[in-house]
Amino acid sequence: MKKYQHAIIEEKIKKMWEEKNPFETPTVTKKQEKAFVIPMFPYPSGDGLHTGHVRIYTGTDIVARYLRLTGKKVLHAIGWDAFGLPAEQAALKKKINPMELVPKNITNFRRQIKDLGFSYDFAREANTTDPRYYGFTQWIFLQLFKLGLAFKKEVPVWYCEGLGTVLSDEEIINTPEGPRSERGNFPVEKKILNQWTLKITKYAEQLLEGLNKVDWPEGIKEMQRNWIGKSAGAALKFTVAGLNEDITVFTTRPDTLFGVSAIVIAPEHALVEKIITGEIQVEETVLNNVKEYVQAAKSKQDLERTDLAKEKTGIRLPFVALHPLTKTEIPIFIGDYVLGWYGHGAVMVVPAHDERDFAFAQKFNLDITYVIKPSEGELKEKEPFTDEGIMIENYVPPEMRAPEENKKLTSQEFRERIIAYIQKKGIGMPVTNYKLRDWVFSRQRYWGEPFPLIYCQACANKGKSWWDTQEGQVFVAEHKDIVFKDVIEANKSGLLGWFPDERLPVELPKVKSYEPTGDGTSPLAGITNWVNVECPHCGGEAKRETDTMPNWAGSCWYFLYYCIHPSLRSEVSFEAPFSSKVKEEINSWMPVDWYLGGAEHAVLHLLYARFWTKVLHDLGLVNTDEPFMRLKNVGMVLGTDGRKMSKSLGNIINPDEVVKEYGADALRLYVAFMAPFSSEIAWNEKAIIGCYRFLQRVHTLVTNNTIYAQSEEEEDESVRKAISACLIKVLRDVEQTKFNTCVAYLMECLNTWEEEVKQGKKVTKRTVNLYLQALSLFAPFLAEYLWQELGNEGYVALSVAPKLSEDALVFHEVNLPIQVNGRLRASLLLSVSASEAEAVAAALNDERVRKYVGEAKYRVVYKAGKILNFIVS
Ligand code: ANZ
Ligand code: ZN
Repeated sequence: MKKYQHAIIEEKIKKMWEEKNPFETPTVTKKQEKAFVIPMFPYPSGDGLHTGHVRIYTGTDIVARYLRLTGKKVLHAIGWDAFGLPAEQAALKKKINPMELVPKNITNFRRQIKDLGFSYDFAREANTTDPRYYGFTQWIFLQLFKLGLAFKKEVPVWYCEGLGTVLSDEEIINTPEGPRSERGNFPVEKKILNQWTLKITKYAEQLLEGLNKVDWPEGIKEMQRNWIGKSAGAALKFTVAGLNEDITVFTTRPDTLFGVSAIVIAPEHALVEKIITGEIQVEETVLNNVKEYVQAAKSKQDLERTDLAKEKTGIRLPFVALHPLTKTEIPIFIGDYVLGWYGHGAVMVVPAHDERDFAFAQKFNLDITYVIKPSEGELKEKEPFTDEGIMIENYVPPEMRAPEENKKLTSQEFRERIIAYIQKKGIGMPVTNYKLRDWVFSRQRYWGEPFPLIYCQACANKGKSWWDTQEGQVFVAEHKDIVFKDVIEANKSGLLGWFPDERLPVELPKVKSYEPTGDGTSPLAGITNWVNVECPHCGGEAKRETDTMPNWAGSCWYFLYYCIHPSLRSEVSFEAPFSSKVKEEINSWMPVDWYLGGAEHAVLHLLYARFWTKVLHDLGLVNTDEPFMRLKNVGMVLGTDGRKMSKSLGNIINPDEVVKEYGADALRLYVAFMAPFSSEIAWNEKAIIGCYRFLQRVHTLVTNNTIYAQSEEEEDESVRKAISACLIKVLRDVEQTKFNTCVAYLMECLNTWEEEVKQGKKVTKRTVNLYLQALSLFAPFLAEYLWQELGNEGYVALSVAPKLSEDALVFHEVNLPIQVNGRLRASLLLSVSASEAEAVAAALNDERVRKYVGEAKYRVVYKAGKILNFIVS
């Protein structure tokens, strides 16, 4: 019997895997044979892997190994999401160029990942900062540009002085000190800047529909649905008395039209702009109030503005609107709870039926007119009734109801009728709105993918855009069904003079200073020999775009890169990188079957990647329009104190140290065992020791030569059944990501097996192999080592589990606990159908029980298959 020396075993097996490369991706011929399993790839920070990574990668590796065990051909790869602000911030802090820092970090990550024994095909790594990789990213961006899905536009954006860049809404957090950057916690403010924007809103409906075909946690789907925020309603026109102006509002409740008591327009509304510029004249004091109010609204975040709990603010304007049907005069306000970008940037205020309107009406003393009542019970005064209900008679014009409907016309029915009615009258129409906004895609930073775009002022002056060129016309003709001509038209001015640079990759130049310039331009703007180029169209002097892409770009398609065979990658021509060979490989693996990662990516990354995949699908480059078929979220790993691990709390666990002390197997087993995959866990050193001891016991047992049967006949049936059942249950539960119960089965099975060995029962090596197969998902080093010790050929990691008869799950024998006066004294393997007499006889045959029962009188409590208790008086 040898001692369990985890360090020696793991080193040996790691070397062997390294040399023999068993995890090289096999070729697939039939779709049903393949399984594509990946974790969300990491940003390779200087701190190395954290325990959260370990948990996700352990989960993905368990699944990948499980799928191999069931005979699937598996693509399991890893990569580095290495562009973006975090890397640049770290580089700035350390005063090392990110081009040098990032490869160092990657080397460290790779080393740690190898130490942990994750079964990746390392030849398929994707590094978003490698020009051979981002050449693709740029090429895909160019397709978006050519389709009309990317354009430069003046947009109000969050600008962060501290980071020297624009940030997207999603990168901003609300703090008591006002809006701040999520990264670095710097103050941010709204600025109007010229930015590349991706028209993700054109895919809103498809992004919504696609959610129905994927197997994702319901909560994540719901978050995406809310983010996309589809709502059906109507646009209604109110005229402003005395001015030649209309205000159109978007409402989901046109059935409340007769309860309107004001109009509120957003600070960003065109009418407000006209007041500020003097086109619409108002008194000096009003003008000043308006200016001040608009200025204050700018620094607020949408969430804060629309917060139900916040006191409503607003400014009354010196004109009135006319109700489109009753022609009554209605006051008009500017109010920041109305958002400029949503719907038409204006609302009709119905205090009786809307919470925010109610609060607004109270503040400004507006009429509250109930037009709907509950279908059961009474209206409650002093609160809005926001549900559907029954129309109150007076507010249904006679021509819109049948006489017998007087008392029961529902708000839903009335809504349909009034929409038809106002449409006929030409004062409104049904519309569907989405909350989803276009994706601001420019960053004024160094460390990102350069845009492969060139701007020529001369061409712009002549009114030329790329679509006027011959290539542009050919492209549009070839893609006529999917080119967004309307978007190109609407953004024409922002697209004039811009031409694709097809000489990909457009490499990020090396620079001395990569610090933000602070003047709103990227550090690339200072590198004149990079910036100044020839216009691809007229040959005149032109300039490159100097903004870079946001860090979300590279993660939008990396799973496709994994599919491309490494030998093919170096041959790719960036004129048409999706060659038929590349497409074939991508389509043999896509979609991703299992995608594991943190729930913090519920919206952004997952939405953006879905968007790009849909565009590539429409271009005929990828066969699937949903990238990730099954998504599983990992729970957080907390410190031993139950708090989030963080440097400032000093409760960070370094995986390297745990591996050194207990081995990768013990660490992996622990993270799998501690809790269901998606629940939080607090770190617990004792539990790792428990896992370590378990591995020790496995090692001791399996390397004990005396436990083996020389033939099938000599094998004990109950041991064989226990082990078979263990493997069956492990395979069954892994499929449900119930990794913790799997480990429990392995432990239970070991207990039983050890008991039986004590009784001299033997087992064949063939049966022990089944146990090693189950173990290999969780403790792959030890399992691989023992597999070889037992003289098996090949790798346990590439072995296929035999089809086992489910009979093994029906236990004929159990370990029956034997108690004496309620204290456990022994456990004996007995048939579940043993009679009381048989059980008592067997128990008294055992020295450990006899000792306590002695010659005294006793009675027994016996539950077959469960317990035998001697009560000795
Ligand atoms: C009148 C009304 C009466 C409304 C009522 C609701 C209840 P969702 O479902 O989120 O689309 N709204 C419209 N445009 C807005 C904007 N730019 N900023 C803030 N609020 C806006 O919400 C649609 C409802 O939100 C609209 O329906 C409108 O208020 C408001 F009993 O119109 B409603
Ligand atoms: Zn030109």
